Amino acid sequence: MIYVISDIHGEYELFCRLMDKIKFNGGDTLISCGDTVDKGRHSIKLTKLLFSMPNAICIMGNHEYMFVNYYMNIMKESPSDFDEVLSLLKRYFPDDGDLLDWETVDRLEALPFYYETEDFLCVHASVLLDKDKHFIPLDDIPPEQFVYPRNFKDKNIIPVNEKCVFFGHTPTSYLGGGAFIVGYKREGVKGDNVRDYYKIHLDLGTYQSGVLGCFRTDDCRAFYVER
Ligand SMILES: [Mn+2]
Repeated sequence: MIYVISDIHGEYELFCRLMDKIKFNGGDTLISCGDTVDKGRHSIKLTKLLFSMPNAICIMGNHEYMFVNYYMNIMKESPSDFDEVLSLLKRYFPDDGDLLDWETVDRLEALPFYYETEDFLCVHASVLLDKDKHFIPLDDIPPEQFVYPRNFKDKNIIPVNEKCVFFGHTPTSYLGGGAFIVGYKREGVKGDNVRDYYKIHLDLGTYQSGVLGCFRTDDCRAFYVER
């Protein structure tokens, strides 16, 4: 089974409970659409857990991107003293930055900005569309455009490609409902196939709402745990 999740934001315990609930195992795949760090208290513990899972795929969110930019700026100034650099990086995460190591820093820096299969595309915030609402070639999109724009959540932004787009970044509650995953279905379809959806909005604002959820692409079911 394939599960997609986004914006876990340091909520390590909720994440573990969700994995227990779906009985996540070695035959499954988890795709995390970014923003595992900041807000919650266990940014690095959570990130290291995800990085240790051979069947988890992580992509870049704006919070990882901001950290990587902070790291790049430090490296411009004092690249020779690596112990000093690491201690500065640890301080970036006030709650559990002491768990940060170079392996994790290197993995964060190398996170991809998107992940795609034949059926769907995962990004953190947005994918740029041309005037016909098709994706512009992914490799032509500047990195910032994958992690920052908030307009992709608007219901009138509908990509017309065959692939479904998974994204997070802005809590779904901003749309006026509660903390649940919002799928935008194509017309005249049942909604039990991931290609039945234009896009699926995953950010549940977990840090504030206390709700974490993931979406199973095999049968289009959502699963939730609550604090
Ligand atoms: Mn974000």
